[in-house]
Amino acid sequence: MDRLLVTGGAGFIGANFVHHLMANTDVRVTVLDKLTYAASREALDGLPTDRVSLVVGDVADSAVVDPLVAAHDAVVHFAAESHNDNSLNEPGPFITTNLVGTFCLLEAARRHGTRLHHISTDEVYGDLALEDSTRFTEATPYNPSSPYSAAKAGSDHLVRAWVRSFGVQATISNCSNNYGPWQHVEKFIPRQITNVIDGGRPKVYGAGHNVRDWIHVEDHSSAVWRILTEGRIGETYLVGADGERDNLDVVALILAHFGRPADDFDLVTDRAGHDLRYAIDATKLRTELDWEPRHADFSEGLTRTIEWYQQHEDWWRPHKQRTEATYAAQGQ
Ligand code: NAD
Ligand code: TDX
Repeated sequence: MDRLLVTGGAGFIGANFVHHLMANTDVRVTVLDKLTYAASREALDGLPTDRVSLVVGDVADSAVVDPLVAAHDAVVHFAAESHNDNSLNEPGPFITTNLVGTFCLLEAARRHGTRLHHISTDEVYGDLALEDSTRFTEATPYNPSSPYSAAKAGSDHLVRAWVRSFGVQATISNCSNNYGPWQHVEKFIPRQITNVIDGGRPKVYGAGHNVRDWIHVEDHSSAVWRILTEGRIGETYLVGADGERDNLDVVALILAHFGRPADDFDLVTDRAGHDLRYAIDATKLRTELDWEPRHADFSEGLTRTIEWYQQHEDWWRPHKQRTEATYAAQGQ
């Protein structure tokens, strides 16, 4: 595998994946990205120009997608509308990008026989009870709650159908909540870090008891590379690092880092349909492909992430005001 097409490679996880490839492999990468509000060209600055190039375009445009897929050995498909709150306000782009975009890539992969790895989320399985030890596995039935997770679930089903009906050489991974550098300030952890840097208070939805299973984005990248190179075609692998925390715990860690009182946050209007708990059982990935996360200590990873946001204010500052204005209009 020499030439990789990475869709959504200017977004949070895609850009971290491209950095991972530059540091750990010899592959050359073409990023296909529409450069939406969520993208940052800067995240690709400084990477070797003889190994990374950017094509600005839409994954839902087959005239763009087809020749690119034909010219590469494999595709890793990150591009998506990714934020649940946005999907509640304006679902349309989630249907176009997440469903039609995946369809265009699958059709191109079918025409050209190109290997494809589809990036998905644990949210396709719906949510788990809070007082429960059950975790998602590859056998958990799909039960998505939001327009975002429903569109991602649909995209997974398209991939499975194109594997079974047309023999497309594809794999799928469903990962838990990522954190780390280059995540947009609309998302929970960067929003609270930057609120506190600005002297404001974290904003916690509902009562704050919802649980997310956090994984460092670098561990997601290593898992994706392992599945792309060693995974069995047609298979789904769940990716997680045993990082369950409720939202109040995460906010407490952020406040403690800045020496602020533990109760220095606001409880705000809950998200409609807010999933209670996500938890991943990654046994298949760990045993079959011998994968292990490297960032096992969440508090340590969070501290490094807080430091990164302190050092990269120039990057997030231009997005902060508009993001907070949108939340304020919703009582959040
Ligand atoms: P992100 O919103 O930070 O980045 C998405 C990228 O896709 C952006 O660069 C954007 O410009 C690009 N994009 C959007 N629409 C496009 C289009 N039509 N054509 C081309 N490019 C387009 O998202 P992220 O958090 O990096 O998520 C990446 C992928 O990982 C998504 O598929 C998401 O569902 C999945 N995922 C995310 C998480 C998480 O915690 N963030 C967890 C599991 C899975
Ligand atoms: O200000 C906030 N306050 C708050 O309490 C925000 C933005 C979020 N939350 C809560 C909602 C969730 O319980 O924090 C938790 C995490 O929220 P998000 O960062 O919006 O993530 P989530 O909805 O869990 O989805 C994320 O993980 C799965 C990604 O955005 C998805 O792309 C991925 O599929």
